[in-house]
Amino acid sequence: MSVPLDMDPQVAETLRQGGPVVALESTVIAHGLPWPGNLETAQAMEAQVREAGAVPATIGLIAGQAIVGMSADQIEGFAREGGSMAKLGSRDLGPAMAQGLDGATTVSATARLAALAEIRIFATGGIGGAHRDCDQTFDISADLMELSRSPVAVVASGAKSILDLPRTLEILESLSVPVVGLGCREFPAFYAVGSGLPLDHSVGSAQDAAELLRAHWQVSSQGLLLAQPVPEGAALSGVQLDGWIENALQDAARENISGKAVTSFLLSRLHEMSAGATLAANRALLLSNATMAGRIAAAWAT
Ligand code: PSU
Ligand code: MN
Repeated sequence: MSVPLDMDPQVAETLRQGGPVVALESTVIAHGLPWPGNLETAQAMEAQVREAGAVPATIGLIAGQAIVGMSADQIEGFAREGGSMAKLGSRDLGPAMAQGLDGATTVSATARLAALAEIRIFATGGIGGAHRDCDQTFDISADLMELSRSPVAVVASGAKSILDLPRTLEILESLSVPVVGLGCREFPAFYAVGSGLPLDHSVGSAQDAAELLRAHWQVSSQGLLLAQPVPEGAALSGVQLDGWIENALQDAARENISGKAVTSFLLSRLHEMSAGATLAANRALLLSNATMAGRIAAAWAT
């Protein structure tokens, strides 16, 4: 079975030569960040990947085609359309392709398409995980299950602070997905540097991360989470965040927000309540994760 991927020529040629490519998701552009900063951040992430010596491949679905390496115009289209775009998890790919739809790909869908394209390194902000009320709602992101299936290393600042981080780590353990600190020994908490939750494994450099990936894929065909904290200068304090998150969760409950809409609702409430502080932290961690993924991809390719 051949997979119908619409691959950018530079991405295809780099992959053919065994060169470094970094996958980037499109849901963070359409749903995670507001216009026009979302466009600027998407462009800056691609620039960071290039500066680190790798080729960026932003992934999304256009007219039912899985695009691996979206053009500048395509990225701008997703950024402008924003929250009105479909948000596609990996289970949505087949149905959306069959119906010729457009859609922004989440971590789960992006990891699946990256794996099909044989891209091994993927950068984003924070993966989805177990929501704080998941014992009631069963709302656990498909990102976690997909990492247990697709052999892709996701460089992220842990899982988003709005989630239940201890439960998220427990589920990743059950799914046999390694969580490796990049220059840290605690699970990062997205906008905040640390969560107090210890990690079993940590590496100090992109080179060491690439060697760890090589060893992992000798014994496993699953994905990994490579967790890098938000840069110190842009980090927020956990105490300050807790109050905002509590308020945002109450707003979501009052407005009966559920399912796919929860994550982007909470992120945008936090951006409002913090007067842009969470947005600045989000941008900073996205860029530093793009840089680190570019370095790891470069080390992996050589
Ligand atoms: N990282 C960010 N902002 C985001 C996301 C990740 O910094 O908006 C997106 C990713 O696409 C992730 C999704 O897969 O949020 C998780 O959504 P859910 O909780 O509905 O599975
Ligand atoms: Mn969900």
